[in-house]
Amino acid sequence: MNTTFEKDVIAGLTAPEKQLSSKYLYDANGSRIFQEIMNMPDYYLTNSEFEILALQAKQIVEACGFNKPFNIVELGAGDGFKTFKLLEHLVAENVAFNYMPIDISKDALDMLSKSLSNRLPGLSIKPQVGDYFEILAEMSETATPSLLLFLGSNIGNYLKEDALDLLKLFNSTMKTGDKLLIGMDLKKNPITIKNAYDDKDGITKRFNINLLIRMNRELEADFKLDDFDFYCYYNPETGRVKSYLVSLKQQSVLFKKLNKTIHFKQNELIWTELSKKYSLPEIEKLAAISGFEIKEHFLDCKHFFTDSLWEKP
Ligand code: AVI
Repeated sequence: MNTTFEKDVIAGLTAPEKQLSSKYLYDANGSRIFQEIMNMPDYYLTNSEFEILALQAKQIVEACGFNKPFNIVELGAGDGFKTFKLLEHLVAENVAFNYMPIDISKDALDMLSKSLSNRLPGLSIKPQVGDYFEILAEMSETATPSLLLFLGSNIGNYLKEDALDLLKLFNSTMKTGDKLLIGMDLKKNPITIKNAYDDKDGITKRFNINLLIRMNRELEADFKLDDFDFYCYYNPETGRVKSYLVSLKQQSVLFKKLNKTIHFKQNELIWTELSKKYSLPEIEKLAAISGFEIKEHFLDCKHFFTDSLWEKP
C-alpha cells in the first residue's frame, strides 16, 4: 500500500504539467529552512504581521467583543512567535481566555508550550495535537466563544477552490458570534513581492531543492540536485507568486521504492507552490462567499499585510 505522499508524488509527476503539493516542503529540514526564510529582511510578511499583532492587539481583542471567557484556537501554530504579542497583551490585561494551539506535530507543540509557559507564566495553554477539523468539530460542541487564528498568509498557499472549501469548513465548525483572524498578504509593488520569493542568497531555492532531497531519502529516488534549478515569478494581475523546480537537462529519475522511473525534458517545470496576494475587495468577496461578515481589517503601517477579523453571523 502506498502512503499519501507516495501517491501524490506519482500523480503529480506523471501529470501533463508536473506538480507537487507545497505541503510536502515541510519535512524537518524544510521547516528549518522556512524559519530562515521568515528571518530574511526581504521576506516582509513576518515583520508586517508581527507589527500588526504587537501594536494592535488591544484593538483586535476589543473588536472581538467577547464578554465572557473565550478560547483562542491557533491553526498550525508553529513556533507561535507572532502570536506571543497578542497573548502577552491579554495576559497583562488579565483577560480570561485559554490558548489552544493546534498542530499535527507533537514536538512543535511541546516546544511551544514550554517556551510560552516560561515567558508568560499566567497563560492558560491547552495544546491540541491532531487534525484541525476533528479538534474544531469537538470544540464546536462547547458553549465557550472562540477566536480562531489562521495567520502567516497560510491561506495564500491554497488553490482558489481549496481555499474556499477550507474557509467554508472553518465556518461550519464555528458557532454564531465566533471570530476568525486570518492573515493575508496584500497586493503591492510587484518588485517588493518578487524580492521576497526570489531571494539573492538562494534560501528559497534551498527550500525547494529540499523537496528533491526528501524524495531521494523517503522514496529512494536518485534526483541529481545540480541538474535542477529554482524559478519563481509574480503576476501582479492575478496576485499569484508561482514557484517551480526546473529540470536543466533531459533526464530520468528512478524511484526505487516505487519501482517507477520519471522522465524530464530539458527545461520542464515542476510547480511546487502558489503564494496568493489579495486586494481588500477580493478578501471581502472571499469572506462573503464562505459565509462570514468582516468586522475589521488590521493593516501594518506600510499596508503590506492584513490580519482581517471575520465573524460567523
Ligand atoms: C507558509 N507560506 C505562507 C509561505 C508563503 O509566503 O507562501 C511559504 C513560502 N514559500 C516561499 N517563501 C515562503
